[in-house]
This record gives sequence, structure tokens and C-alpha cells, in this order.
Amino acid sequence: MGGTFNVAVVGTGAVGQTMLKVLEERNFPVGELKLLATSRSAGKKMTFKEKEYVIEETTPESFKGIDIALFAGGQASKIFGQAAVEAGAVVVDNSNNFRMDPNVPLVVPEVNPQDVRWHKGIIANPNCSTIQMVVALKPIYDAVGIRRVVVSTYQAVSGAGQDAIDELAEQSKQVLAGEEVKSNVFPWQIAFNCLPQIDVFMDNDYSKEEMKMINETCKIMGDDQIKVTATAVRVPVFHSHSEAVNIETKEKITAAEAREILSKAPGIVVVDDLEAKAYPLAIQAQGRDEVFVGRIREDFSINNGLNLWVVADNLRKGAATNTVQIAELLIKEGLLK
Ligand code: 3JN
Repeated sequence: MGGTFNVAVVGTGAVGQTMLKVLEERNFPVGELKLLATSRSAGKKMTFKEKEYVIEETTPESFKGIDIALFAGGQASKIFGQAAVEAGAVVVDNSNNFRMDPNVPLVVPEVNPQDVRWHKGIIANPNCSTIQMVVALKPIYDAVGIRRVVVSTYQAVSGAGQDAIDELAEQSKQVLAGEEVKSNVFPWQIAFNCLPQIDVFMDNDYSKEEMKMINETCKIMGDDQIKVTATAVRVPVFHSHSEAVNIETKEKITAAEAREILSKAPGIVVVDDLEAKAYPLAIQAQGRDEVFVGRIREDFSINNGLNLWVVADNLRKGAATNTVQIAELLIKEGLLK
């Protein structure tokens, strides 16, 4: 026991800030801490455990002496990830840059913890919408197998960063004041609206967010036979993504059996009491690290069908918490330093 690890957090936006909060809350054994970002944020200060840290501009030399580098997202890992690995750090990366690289494990600790063992320097953190879905799918998969998943998402604006949070707040005021609504972050007004576009569109007419969910789910579950289709929608919610998940299982499972299995699964809280009008809510998941599952019911339009409503805080379990859990797993497995 004992021992600390020198940590670099790369990126100081919504995800980077949440990472610091989660490292502090979970009492991660941080030795030295470096906060790295682009020149735009360099010089600003952030607090960790009541101590102020000055954000430094990331360079290839930034990673000397660092044991673990947590990349919050964006392009930074593409530019500096390899330099961090060469400097001896293990990289846990929140971006899309390495997720589908066959040499990079894509890990959700409740689902495929064993995959951290074959890392070659970089471990990828999945997309937020994928993470919460696979946490809910895994216990069902282990019990009865999964043939097909049809998911529709209701994604909070915080997934698009602090500017998006500000835009929803501003637009809400503009609409209620009868003023002209201005959109900068989103292609259309998000206040009092739903946008069936997250990220760019691909050649197959799916959005990139939808394709991330489809491809990442098979990789994490270690089964490329699972058929997945997705519709990703941005909704005017500040925090927490919600998902309507329809599953076709290989063998029959009743709603009661699914409820029992899910309520015993790691990282899941079942909230499913119709009489009490109890089901997972975005505003209740905010600030929490668990994945909330409810509205568990059979899909009686097919033989082996199940419907779930799955909610989690996208900045926490969808990003920062999952990253810190991977770091904790590396320590537990003796894979750091
Ligand atoms: O919009 C959301 O709710 C999720 C956004 C994810 C995201 C945003 C910008 C870049 C990602 C991601 O994690 O997939 C990336 C990225 O590809 O790194």
C-alpha cells in the first residue's frame, strides 16, 4: 500500500475540471500534479485540494516524471499522446482519437476491466453515451446474450462543453424575453428544441456520435456480432444523458429477472417503481457516478425483447469518473510505474 503517482491532466475545460473534482473526491493518490492545456488557458489558475496550480502550455517535454496522463479530450492526445508514452507515462485518453485502434484497449471498468492488461501505453475512454449504455447492457448480455440493440439518446448540452452550457442558458433567457435567439455552438436553437444531430454527419447518413456508439459497443463487449443502431439527439438539458434502449436478447428474460440482475450489477442503481412515479431522471443523476436504470419492461412486439431507460451524468461516469476508475484499476493491477 501507499505510494503516490505523478499525474498530468491535459485539458482544463468541462471534462478536465470534472477530472480534478473526481480525483479529489476519490482521494486518488496524487503525488505531483500538472495541469496542461493550450496556450489559450496557460497562466490561468485552478485549485486541487485547496492548493492553487498554474495551468501550463502542453509541450512534448511536459510529461517528464509523469506516471499517468489523463487527457480530457480534443486533439491534444493526437499531438502529445505518443510523447507522453515515450516519457514513461500511461495515457488514459477521453477523445475519439484512439478508441478504435486495435492496439488500444477501450475500457469501462464494470464491463471489460481485463482489457487494461494488454495496454501498450494508451488506454481509451469511450464516448459518454456508449459508457452508460454498456454498463446497463453487460449484466443482460452475461445472463441471456444480446442479438440487437436499438438506442435513442437524449443528450445534455454539457457534452458539447462549457460554451454549450452557456448557450442553453442564454437562449432560454432570450426566448422567454421574446428576444432574437443567437446560436453559436449548435447549428440551430437548442433552447425549447431537440436537435437530431450530434457531431458531424458521415457518408452513411449517421452522425459521428451515432457511429461511435455502434462501433465502441462491440469493441467494449468483445462481440462484433451484436447489431446496434442509434439515433443521437441533443435536448435542452444541462447535465446527464438519458437513453431509451431496446434490446433483443438471445434467450428470453422477464422484466422481473432483468430488474433483479441489474440491481445486483456493479455501478448500477435501479430506479423503477411505477406506483411511486420513480424512474431515472437527468436532474437526479447529475453529480452522481452510477448509471441509473428504470422503466424496465418487456418489448412484447418481438419474442425476446426488453426496454430500458438509462441515465448517467455524462461529465462524470461518461467521462471523468470512468477515466479515474481506469487509473485506479491500473494501480490495482500493478500496471503503473
Ligand atoms: O456531445 C456529446 O454529448 C458527447 C461529445 C463527445 C465528444 C465531443 C467532442 C469531441 C467527443 C467524444 O468523446 O467522442 C469528442 C472526441 O471525439 O474526442
